[in-house]
Amino acid sequence: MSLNETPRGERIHIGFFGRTNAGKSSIINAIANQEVSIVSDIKGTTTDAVFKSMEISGIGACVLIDTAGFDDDSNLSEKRIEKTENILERTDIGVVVFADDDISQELEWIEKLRAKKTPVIAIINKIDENKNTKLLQHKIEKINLRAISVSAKEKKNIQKIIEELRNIALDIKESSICGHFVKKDDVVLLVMPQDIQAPKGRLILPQVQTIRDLLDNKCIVISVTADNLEKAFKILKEPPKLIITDSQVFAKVYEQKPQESALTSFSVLFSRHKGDIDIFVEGAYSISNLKNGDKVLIAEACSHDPLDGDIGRIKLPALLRKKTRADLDIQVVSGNNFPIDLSEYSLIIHCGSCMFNKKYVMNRVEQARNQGIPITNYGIAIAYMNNILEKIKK
Ligand SMILES: Nc1nc2c(ncn2[C@@H]2O[C@H](COP(=O)(O)OP(=O)(O)OP(=O)(O)O)[C@@H](O)[C@H]2O)c(=O)[nH]1
Ligand SMILES: [Mg+2]
Repeated sequence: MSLNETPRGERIHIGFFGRTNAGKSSIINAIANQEVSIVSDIKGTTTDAVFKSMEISGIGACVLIDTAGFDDDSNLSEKRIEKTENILERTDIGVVVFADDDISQELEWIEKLRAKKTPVIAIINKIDENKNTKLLQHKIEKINLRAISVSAKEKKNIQKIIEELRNIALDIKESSICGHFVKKDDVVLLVMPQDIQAPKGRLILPQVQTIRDLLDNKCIVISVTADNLEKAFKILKEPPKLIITDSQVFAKVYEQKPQESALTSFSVLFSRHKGDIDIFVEGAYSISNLKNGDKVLIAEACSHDPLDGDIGRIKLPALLRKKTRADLDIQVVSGNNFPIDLSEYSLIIHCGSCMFNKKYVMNRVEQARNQGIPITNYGIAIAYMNNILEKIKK
């Protein structure tokens, strides 16, 4: 990711679904006005999902996701369809491309999107050669969708797709990370961990995003490492309105902070921004029910982030075992490897998900809730185990 780009986790994810050869890649190329995906008349040209980050006027920062056709019948079809299913989990707006009279599979996928409350746009492609557009349109109307008829080849009506995406994007509310806690001119103190673990010259993404959000909210932002906390309080004329700390030094900051200053953590802010904080708090309380032999699933968004890896694989398990005094069976998964069946687990602890979009996290939360499994996240679980969950501004 370039430093000038909006992180992918903050972009609207637009997933394109349809049969092989429907013209998904051609439509994406027409929208992006460049060759994002390879187009060919061989069915199954797109194998792995292709992510194209771009800015569309009126939509803002988004990611167009090209997927493998859902009727892929190659040897690898199962794996590919699984991947397409995974894209469905992350999709904020689903675009379903129709190009065949038999629309049974398309309807199935629309159902899947609707079950996740994902808005759907129907597109009939290849109107330059398809004689049955009217009939197709009629069939699609029956499921309360109005199809946009286009020709990716002749670049006809592509603008209509963009307009429709824009209309829907307006309804997907952009949430501020700190907006509900702060107002203009508030002094906000950020406490970074003493041993800044990010690569040299960098800060980690949640910290960068929080600073940007506070500046957007016209706050006065001061950053310190935990060892300079006392000094910062001394030089400030008034106690800061809000202190946002790294969870790992939460207890220390709580002890030292002026009473008037509200205290929260980066991970608590992101629990709200990227998930459902009430569910996560409820999930954290279930830590007290864990007993010998219980299975706990720790899920990380990044597959090879040494920072989260350290928390997820070492610190969190140690803290859990210490707190519960139970012999727990703790398993760690990363990236897209989130099990479908969660029934064997007594608790799921998810990372802060700065690399995932909210929709993806919420689909996992929903999945856990549907199976009756408590779910929480790193920040909230750590706060609970350090006995500070009650003291945090949520
Ligand atoms: N006539 C016509 N042909 C089109 C149109 N859009 C795409 N095609 C052709 O249809 C074929 C398949 O297009 P792709 O964009 O590769 O289709 P896809 O849905 O991405 O296919 P897979 O990657 O195999 O799933 C190519 O030969 C395209 O040139 C269109 O609007 N009209
Ligand atoms: Mg393709």
